[in-house]
Amino acid sequence: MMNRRLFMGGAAVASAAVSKVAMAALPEPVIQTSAATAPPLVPPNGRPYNPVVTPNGWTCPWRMKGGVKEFHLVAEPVVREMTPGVTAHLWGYNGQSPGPTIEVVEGDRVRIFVTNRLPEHTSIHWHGQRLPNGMDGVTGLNQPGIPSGKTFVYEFVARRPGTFMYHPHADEMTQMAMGMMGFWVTHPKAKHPLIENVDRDFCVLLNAYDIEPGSATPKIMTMLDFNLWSWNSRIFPGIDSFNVRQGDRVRLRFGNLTMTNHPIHIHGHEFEVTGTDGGPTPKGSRWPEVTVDIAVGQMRQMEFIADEPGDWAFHCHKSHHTMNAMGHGVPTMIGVDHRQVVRQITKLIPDYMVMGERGMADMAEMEMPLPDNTAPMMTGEGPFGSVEMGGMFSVLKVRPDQKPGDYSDPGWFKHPPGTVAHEVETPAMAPARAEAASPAAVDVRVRKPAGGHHNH
Ligand SMILES: [Cu+2]
Repeated sequence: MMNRRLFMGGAAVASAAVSKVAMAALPEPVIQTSAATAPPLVPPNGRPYNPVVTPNGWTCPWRMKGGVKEFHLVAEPVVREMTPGVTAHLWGYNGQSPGPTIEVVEGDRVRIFVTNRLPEHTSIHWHGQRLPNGMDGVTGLNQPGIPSGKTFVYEFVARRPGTFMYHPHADEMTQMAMGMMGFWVTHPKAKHPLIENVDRDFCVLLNAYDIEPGSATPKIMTMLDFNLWSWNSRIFPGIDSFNVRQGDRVRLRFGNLTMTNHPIHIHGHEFEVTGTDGGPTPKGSRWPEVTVDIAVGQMRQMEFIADEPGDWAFHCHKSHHTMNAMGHGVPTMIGVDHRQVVRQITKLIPDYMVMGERGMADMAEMEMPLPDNTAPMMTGEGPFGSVEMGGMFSVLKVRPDQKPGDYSDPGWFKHPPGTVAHEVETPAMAPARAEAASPAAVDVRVRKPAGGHHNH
């Protein structure tokens, strides 16, 4: 549940650019410790807009003070449930990683108090925003770091509509590897020629962690070999499904703060990229696609009409990014017949077992003991068995009867009779052979067209 935690401790407002108004009492920080998807935050004041939803996340409430939207972020250690049974000790904002989504309207004057409860200094960079240079948040360049226990204030006008992120620009490698990041959405103040009204609007931050099986704290020195690939610091099956009504115009906003790119792929529909980190894209630059690569530091807005009912897979297309903690050192065993060697080894080690002779799919259902606080490598129960996925994977659920504004899970799709792939009766099939590729057969195929050539 969301709660208001009394703000304790000496909060010294210490930025040089603070106005008299900002020196007044700070807004109480709102804390959210649940990893459930919070319903969209309908704006209680200020200008109206159709609010976004952050799957397994939430949107930061604000207070209006003298026509300024005031937010209070608290940088602090948090405990994040990444999927049921797996918790990570991260750093984040207001009880969570990622921090709450900040949602404002083009032209809003925004004041953000940032209190540092971390053991080292921090800062926040407002990724993609037009703002005064001294508000850009780069420690050492634009401001001193916010020391532990202190509060700084940032203030600027949200000048252009679009999709943005926030993250520290102080000991970045550590602080981002620990989960410090959040989403920012600026809605257009009036109907914009390049921004459609949508029925569903989702925000996903791509992040990645290296947490050794059985432990809970990320290894911050990891550069490439992460083992938990997450959306909003959640891994499948812990990522909520994206539930929409058939015919809805859906907008997906993705931001990438990992160390590699992620080709995001949606089944059953084509989308267009309607916006980038630079703003809405010109209509002439849009083309239909089913996968879009999102590079490090980029944001992309994808839009489509959800007109195909069903449960559609929706995931990063790097196959290692749809798996959970695993040993990448496992050798490939496909096609290796271990029966003889296993018989001999089990004489010495009775529980010995071989992995991957016929592929790795068995791993999804294997009742193998895992260290505490570790997700199975490939998992997730679907209506037909294990989904054999992990990491950056979710399901787009399109239903004719999902009510407007209702983001709750409708359960599994009920397929109309005769629309599911199924086994057919066949005469016993001979195993695949290389007959057609024998030298004689190849000779015949090569000679035939040669005789029929018209030229020469
Ligand atoms: Cu990926």
